[in-house]
Amino acid sequence: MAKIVILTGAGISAESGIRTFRASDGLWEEHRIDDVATPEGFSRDPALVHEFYNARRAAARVAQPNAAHLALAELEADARYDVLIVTQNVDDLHERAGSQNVIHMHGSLFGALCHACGHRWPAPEVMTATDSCPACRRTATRPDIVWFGEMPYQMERIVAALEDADLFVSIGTSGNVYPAAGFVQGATEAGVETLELNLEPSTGTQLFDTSHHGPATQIVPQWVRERLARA
Ligand code: BV8
Repeated sequence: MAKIVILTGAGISAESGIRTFRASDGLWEEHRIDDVATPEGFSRDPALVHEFYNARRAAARVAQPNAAHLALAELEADARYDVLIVTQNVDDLHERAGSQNVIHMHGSLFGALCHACGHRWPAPEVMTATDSCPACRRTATRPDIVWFGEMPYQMERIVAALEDADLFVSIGTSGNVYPAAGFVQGATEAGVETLELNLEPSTGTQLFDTSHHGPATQIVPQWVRERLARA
């Protein structure tokens, strides 16, 4: 089986109507990272942060997986390929497209976390700063999201899979946020072939062996068809 590790970012969900971060109409145009995506911002104004993620949770609920998500699920289903998706996205469109092997390295909109006792449970539609933890009853609940300055999830498993892969593919990410932006270097140092599929050249585009540029719903199904057509 050919082992393929696929890193995805906001760009793969853009055509499903989920806003990216750095585009002209991106999330970071309206919100300061420090206010809504750091533990310090959360302790300063938890209601503002819950409002930010409640809105994104509602948007993700009504969004539908697109042809790029569906193509990756099709590739995973082919017995000749061992596919692992490592997503920076906090939406659930990969799973709703049928992908089984997905790591949310930056967490999920649909998880809640108690920062007092560490308990995790499915996030209610609307979270508030007065919600109490179903385990310890303390009002220390937060979205189960990895904020800036926090350690991404499952890094050991991700690095091991990267070093053991035959191919590393990066889809719909600008390559500005670490450690995800450093995966292409790690893969290259491990002798792994690297491919970028993105609307435009990313910050690290020169680090990839091959790059194809265009909308994910066009270039990802095309790439998967080519892979599946190989004998
Ligand atoms: C950490 C969850 C310690 C929240 C997110 C080294 C150097 C410099 C800085 C650092 C460094 N190491 C650490 C840092 C600090 C920081 C960082 O990287 N800062 C940056 C800003 C410089 N990193 C951290 O704090 C990380 N933690 O380092 O802990 C550590 C150290 C070592 C090893 C382990 C741990 C934690 C970072 C995680 C923060 N949380 N998300 C939320 O979602 O609200 S990051 C968030 O922003 C996303 O998850 C994603 O990771 C990032 C956004 O990037 P993209 O997804 O790429 O989106 P973007 O809008 O930028 O780009 C979209 C792309 O898609 C574009 O290229 C566009 O062309 C393309 N596109 C658009 N439409 C389409 C398309 N492509 C195809 N089709 C289309 N239709």
